[in-house]
Amino acid sequence: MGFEVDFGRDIETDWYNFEALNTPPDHPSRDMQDTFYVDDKVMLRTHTSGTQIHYMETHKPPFRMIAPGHVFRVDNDATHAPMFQQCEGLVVDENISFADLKGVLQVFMNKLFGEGVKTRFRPSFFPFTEPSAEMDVSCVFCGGKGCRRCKGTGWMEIGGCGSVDPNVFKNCGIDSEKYTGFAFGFGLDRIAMLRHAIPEIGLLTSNDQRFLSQF
Ligand code: 2U9
Repeated sequence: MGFEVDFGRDIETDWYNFEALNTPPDHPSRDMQDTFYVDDKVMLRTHTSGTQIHYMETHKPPFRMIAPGHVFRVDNDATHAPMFQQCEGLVVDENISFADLKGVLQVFMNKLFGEGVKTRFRPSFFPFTEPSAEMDVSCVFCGGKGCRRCKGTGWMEIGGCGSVDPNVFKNCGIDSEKYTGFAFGFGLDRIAMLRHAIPEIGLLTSNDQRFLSQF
């Protein structure tokens, strides 16, 4: 589909991880409890989104890019690890609409989970997209009938997305009157856990041969 891959960097400054992404200094996601800080202005990235800011500084639209990589958050339980992996995407061109976003993600989910999979979008909020949505796929175990894995709903939450907030374009020197775009993000560990029914995220990095030899 014409996406270029950019891995970015694991260590970011306040500008690339938060400020340029329309996340002001008093936003809750900046809390010391969520972010591993190196010093006041330098941190381990909490999402791969800073990669897209660097990319827009060095590339002119139109473009399509994805940003996979490790991210870091102060969090540790059965479904959250202090290091996990995301894959985010960004498409910028003239006349890009929410319909383009839905079409691209539907094709993506068909490749990942099979031709029969359905998608649905629920209103949500992210500082860097407006409007924003969470995307569900029809349960990959029961096909949408409702089972234990989807808690009877027939749907599984798989990622977030939205139209790029004009403030983010302004921060990167892109003309928000001329260009529009969409962005999306997925947790890769979460997708692996869904696909392979892995009960604990820690198993993915445990180096246990009994686990690893199954793949
Ligand atoms: C720019 C503009 C917009 C990236 C996006 C999400 C929605 C999202 C989560 C999914 C699961 C992270 O791993 S997770 O917890 N991500 O919901 N990410 S829109 O939007 C961007 C990024 C960069 C410049």
